[in-house]
Order: sequence, then C-alpha cells, then structure tokens
Amino acid sequence: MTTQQDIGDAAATAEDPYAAIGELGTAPLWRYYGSVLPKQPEPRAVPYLWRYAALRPYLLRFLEELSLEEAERRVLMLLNPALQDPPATTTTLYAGLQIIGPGETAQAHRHTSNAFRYVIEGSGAYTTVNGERVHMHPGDLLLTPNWHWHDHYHEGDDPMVWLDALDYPLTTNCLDVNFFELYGERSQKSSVPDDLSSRQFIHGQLSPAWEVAHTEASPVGNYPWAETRRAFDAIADDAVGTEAEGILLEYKNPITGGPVLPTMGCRVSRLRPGFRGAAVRRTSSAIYHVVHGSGVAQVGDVQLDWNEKDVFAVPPWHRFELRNDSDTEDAFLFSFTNEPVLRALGFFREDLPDASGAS
Ligand code: GTQ
Repeated sequence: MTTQQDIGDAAATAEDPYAAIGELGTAPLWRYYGSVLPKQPEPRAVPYLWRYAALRPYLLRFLEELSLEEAERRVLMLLNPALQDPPATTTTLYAGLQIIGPGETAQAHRHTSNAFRYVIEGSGAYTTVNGERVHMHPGDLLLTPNWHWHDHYHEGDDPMVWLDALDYPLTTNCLDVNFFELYGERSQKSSVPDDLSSRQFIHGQLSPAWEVAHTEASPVGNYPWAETRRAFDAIADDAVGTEAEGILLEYKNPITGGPVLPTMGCRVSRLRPGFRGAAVRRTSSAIYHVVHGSGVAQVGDVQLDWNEKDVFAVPPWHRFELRNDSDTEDAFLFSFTNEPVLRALGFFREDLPDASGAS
C-alpha cells in the first residue's frame, strides 16, 4: 500500500520534479509567464488579404460542379493562414464567400452563432429570417441573429455572391456554446410581409413604439445600400470624419442605439481621394471588404494592396493605416469587428498616435 509518507519521499527525491509534476497534470507558472501574461497581445492571426478576382472563377466552377443538395451552403471560407484548424478568419471572427445560382435554395437552419451577409454581386435572391423574406441587393447588410431560422432562395437570372460573417470562432472555438439545428422543411414559409422589419425602421427618428427589444440583436433584417448611400450624401463635403477611417458610419440597432449584433459591429467608411489615415492600434480584430475603389492597408509589417471586392483581415494590436491612393475616386470600405464583445467585457483599447505624429 502506498502511504502519504511514500508519496512525500517520492516528491523529495524525484530526479526531475518538473517531469513528475507534469505526470500529475500540472505545470509551473514561473516557466509560463510569457504565454499566460504576455506584455501585450500576441495574436496568432496574421494580416491577410483575399483577392476576389482570383476566387470568383472558383466560386463559378463550384456553382457548376456542386449542387446545394450536396454542399448545403456553397461557401469558400476565408481562412487566416495561421488559423486553419479550427478554421477562422481572425481569432473570433469568420468570413466566407457564398455563391448561389438561379432557382437554388439553401435549406433552413439555425445556430447559436450570430451571422450576417454583405451582398457583393447579383440580384433576385432573398433570405427568409424567422418567416420574413429579406431581399438582397449589392451593398446591402442582412442580419441573421443568434438562433434565428434562415434559408436562402434565388429567383434572379445571374449568380449571386455575398460575404458571410459569423462569430463561430468565438462561440465554437473559444466558448464551446454553439448549437445547430435543421428546420423541419427545406424552406420556411413567408409569415409576414416581405422586408417588413427594414421598412418599419428605415425612418430612423420615427420607430414603431410597439417594437421592443426581444434580444440583443437589431430587429432590422436589411440595411440597404440605397440608405447607406443617402447617409453618405447627407454628410457635408468638407466633413473631416475620423482620423483613422475617414467618413465612418456605424450601422445601429434602432432600439438600443448599440451595435447591430452583440458580438459583431458593422461599419462602412468613405475614404476621400488621397486619404491617408492615422496609424491606429486596437484590441479588436476586424475584417474589411472593399465595396469600391483601391488602396493600401499597412497592417504591422505587412502591406496589403486592396482592390474592389477584396477582403482583408486585421488582427488585434497591429498598427493599422489606411490609404486611398486614387487622386480622383472615393473608396468605400465595409468592415466588421468584435469590438462589442470587448466593450461589454471592458477589454477594448484603442491607441491613436498623438498629434505630434509620434506613436
Ligand atoms: O448561409 O447560413 O458561410 O450557416 C457559414 C455557416 C454561411 C449560412 C456560412 C452558415 C451560413
């Protein structure tokens, strides 16, 4: 029989006490300060850019070769080179490019993860979200908040492509809280007038008083590009905007005034010709989609040259500087971040260079 005394003796005489405590499922903190308490964030994700012009032909090829009965969703996940398994675009955010062809349906399901779509090309598709058909046009932002049923249907003539965004790297890879369920039928029936939520809330200062917040998420199904465009047009030509991202507009939850989803905030910015942003550093991570124009993002040591419809990832705590190199054309960038999560938990930090230009 092993006594307490024997165990004490073994510990006192063990040739390699580090190996011995390892066998007992422990590790010495004093050898792990660098990984447990780094001086500053050391994200595994790297700055990276996905070229739309290179990916689009493959989307079209899979449209030809793979049915939605087989694929369920025909999506090319945008994987950060440092986050292949489990797959993710940044540590807590995911983006993918989804293509759907005329007449196709992507079957109804729901999941814990919040999601949204940002439409890149095509028209004639809609997503049904908890019984509301939400129609898509290029530049529209469509929400499918946590645990909302959603299926996609395309009744147009040309392929449709959109950017998918989900917070599953947070819910699945970090927190292990994701549930997923298929709907009983392939598609939901329409149960309210099409696009009702967007039409009800579009007037901004006059919102329906009986609509109260049921969840953290915005009740708006679609934030259409036509409204985004009007919002930009209403801003004075000489407005300075933000130092880092120019004329920056934030998509709002009309009930709370907060971000559109509890885990992901969405913005769109207009960079005037020749715009050069201040080099900002934030604890949030971000994914950008180029709506229009071309330019440069310097992210830490990496220079990303972006063109129309490209997507790029900005990991936390990298110095980030945006430029519109055109002398004549505005650039428009759609972006989303995990800032709402960080703000809710008190972890958001932002560091702009001081006015002298020193960082
Ligand atoms: O369209 O519902 O890119 O559930 C990943 C998971 C898209 C979708 C994705 C999804 C969807």
